[in-house]
Amino acid sequence: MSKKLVIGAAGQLGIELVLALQSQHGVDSIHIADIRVPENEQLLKSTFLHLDATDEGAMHKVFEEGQYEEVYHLAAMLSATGEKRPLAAWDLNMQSLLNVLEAAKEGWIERVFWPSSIAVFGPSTPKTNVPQDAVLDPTTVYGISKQAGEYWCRYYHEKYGIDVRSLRYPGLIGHRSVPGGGTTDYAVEIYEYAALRKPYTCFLKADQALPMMYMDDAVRATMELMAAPKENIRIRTSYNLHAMSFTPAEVGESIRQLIPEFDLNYDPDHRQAIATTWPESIDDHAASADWGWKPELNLDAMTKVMLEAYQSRVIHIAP
Ligand code: AKB
Repeated sequence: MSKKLVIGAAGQLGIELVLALQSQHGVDSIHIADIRVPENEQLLKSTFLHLDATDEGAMHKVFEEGQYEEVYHLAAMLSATGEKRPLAAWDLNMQSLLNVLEAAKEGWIERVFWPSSIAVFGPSTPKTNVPQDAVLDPTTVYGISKQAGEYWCRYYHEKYGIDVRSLRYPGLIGHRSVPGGGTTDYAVEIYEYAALRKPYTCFLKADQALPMMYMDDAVRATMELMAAPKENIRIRTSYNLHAMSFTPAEVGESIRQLIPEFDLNYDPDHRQAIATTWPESIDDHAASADWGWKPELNLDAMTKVMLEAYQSRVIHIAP
């Protein structure tokens, strides 16, 4: 059992995680699965499995044949899209997780990674430095599915000894892949527009602070969590994870240090109502204490990396 499978490999985090796993373990040790064929040619150097994560039979066939050491199950419908298709979001986010946990129970998977999110928090959660054991009070279907998923993970660990590990990701920002359907997506788009010297209209209000993280930190956190000794993993729901907290206005200022003429406007839409319920910052001491988590990039360092990356290539931006 030395193979690793990434489900949802064509998504924002999936692409980045597969690239990192390929470079650490080699393309032959990694299998990738998605309902869409990834466009990234490097990804396709690993075996690609065309897979609908809600199809229990197809999923179990893949796991039984693959006998995976690790499965990273990333397929999900995010917060904003989930509000447009609540039942489809619930079905995808829950059924697919249960398919993976059942396969682990059968003994076909040694270790599972499943992402949770700051979307598990809500209006009754403290706004700043949210403790690990804070009240979970999600208002979106995505958040409800992540909350339920966290408890399913702990249930399978406690009842069946499944080694399932999870992180509550903040908004993730990277330049090798684009996000799809989240409330924090503006923080990627803004850099694309700035690099093209185009004005950007943000769909959140200027002073909406949210927890965010540069993608390389998120990928490193995932790999460090999965590499940690089993006995160090005290939390089997999902670990709080933090790197930085900023508002759209603060990203604008950070960009203007490098592109003084950057033009940033605001036109909050339905995603603002979701963002309002989420906290601004997270206390991640448990992750530091249990498996040594430490973020590396702050806002200005990330701005420099993001702008350099986008400016060095031709970018396609949807109208
Ligand atoms: C979203 O905005 O839905 C995601 C998340 C914070 O989980 N990026």
